[in-house]
Amino acid sequence: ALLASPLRAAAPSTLPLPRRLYGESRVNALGVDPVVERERAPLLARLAVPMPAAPTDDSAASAALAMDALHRAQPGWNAVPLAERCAVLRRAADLMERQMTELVALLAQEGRKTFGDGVAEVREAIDFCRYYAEQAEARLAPQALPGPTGEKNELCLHGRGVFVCISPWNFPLAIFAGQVVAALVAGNTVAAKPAEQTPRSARRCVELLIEAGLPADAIRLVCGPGETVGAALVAHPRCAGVCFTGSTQVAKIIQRQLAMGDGPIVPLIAETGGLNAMIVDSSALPEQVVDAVVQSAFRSAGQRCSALRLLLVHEGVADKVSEMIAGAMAELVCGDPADAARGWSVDVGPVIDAEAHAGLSAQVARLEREARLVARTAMDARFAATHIAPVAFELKSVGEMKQEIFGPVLHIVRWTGPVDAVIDQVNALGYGLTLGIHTRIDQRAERIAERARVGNVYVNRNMIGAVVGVQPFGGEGLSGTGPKAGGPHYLYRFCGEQTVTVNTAAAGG
Ligand code: TXE
Repeated sequence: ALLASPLRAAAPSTLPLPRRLYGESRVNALGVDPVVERERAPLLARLAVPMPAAPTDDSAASAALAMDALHRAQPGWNAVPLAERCAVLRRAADLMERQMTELVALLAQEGRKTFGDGVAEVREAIDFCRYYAEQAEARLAPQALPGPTGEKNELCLHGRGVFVCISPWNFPLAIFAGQVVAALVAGNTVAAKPAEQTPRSARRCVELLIEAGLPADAIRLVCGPGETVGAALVAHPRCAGVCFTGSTQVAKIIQRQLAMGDGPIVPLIAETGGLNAMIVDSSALPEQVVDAVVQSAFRSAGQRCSALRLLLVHEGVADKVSEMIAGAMAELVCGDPADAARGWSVDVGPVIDAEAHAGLSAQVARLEREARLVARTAMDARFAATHIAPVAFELKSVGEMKQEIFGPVLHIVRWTGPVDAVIDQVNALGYGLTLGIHTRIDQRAERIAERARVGNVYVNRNMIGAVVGVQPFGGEGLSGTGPKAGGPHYLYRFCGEQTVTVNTAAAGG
């Protein structure tokens, strides 16, 4: 149970955790999340109860009606004082904290998450609410600007209108909540379109926001297929901005659709996938590398956009590192996180659905033909139809990497010669989300970080950290537009700006 081990579950980050955001501290002295420990029995009890029915799908026509209603409601919500909008987010965070067990169970049932991943996700959703409330107070209030005598200048920020928020299934609560509360606190009303696989988690989030005091007409949950319902929201002339997290391919479809529509020119905030690399030089510590590789490539069954896909290991340490990775992969436990007896030691749960399983199986079969198998985690045959066993292949060159594989599949490529050439190969892939560096030479780490065109760089640790307010997350190139979620510049993209210049002398004041 390598990944499920409590000690390893706490990312070995040397960065301070933003404890003030959490109320109660995230981990105890041993690194065990107190919620996971305390809630074990209630969680298992909840899993025995079937999930509620999913919300019914909307049609393109009902999506359009929702946009019209949200457009009518927006001025009212925008006029609610900023302090009250922030208070709604804080109350929603408190409610999520109180409903932790229920939410983790729902994430396990609907999102197929291990409990450890579920708890981390609920905490991230809570952090988004508290962080954006804090940021909105600090950044969105009217700001006096300098000007000549006899003139008053003020910069005011306001909601743009109806924001369309489209989210993926792999963080059905945290990404959904992060998008939606950022748009809301800035004064927008929101059409929220969750992934087809995870509408219940989204519905629960909306219910909690309304319970926290959000006017029910400020948000609409719009469910259904992306190609019809999502597209109808984006194409609607009242769409004042789109916040999208998902695949690069769909981000480009949305970008084209926004460009072609009759509506106004609106912003697209896109966070998409990655072909994330880790560069290991000959000075790196193999034990540290292996721990980071296993965490980064196989946690959440590799279904994280930040996950490691491509390990670039220096020839001098390649054999040793590969051998140690194979050893660590042999210790991973594939299984059912909801198994009452053994669920707590499961490292790798099922992938999201049958379609994802079929796609990943085909990609693995191709690699079996074209690449050298380095290691594969042993898995009980009864999981063959639902799980993908963690697997590592060695490729001859980076050029053989074509597209993101959204599962527990690691590619290894050896390198020698100047490290600059390796970085250039990574940059040439065109994505730019996360990059890991393992070296004991500080200047080399700095050089790689400086030359690499990626959004998040992690040195001598794993690559799965995206701590709200500490490690703001997001990429560039094929990985997205920025600004970073959970960072200080995020809220501005949801705002319109207005300067008001008053001739104070003429006004007689
Ligand atoms: O994506 P899809 P998925 C990425 C990850 C992976 C993908 C997996 O790298 O590539 O997300 O999520 C809707 N018009 N990230 O399979 O298919 C669809 O209904 C409007 C990156 O869900 O792109 C769903 O709600 N909407 C990441 C959403 O788009 C459309 C974090 C995403 O679907 C549409 C998590 C259309 N034409 C995952 N077609 C990060 N960078 O932070 C589909 N949709």
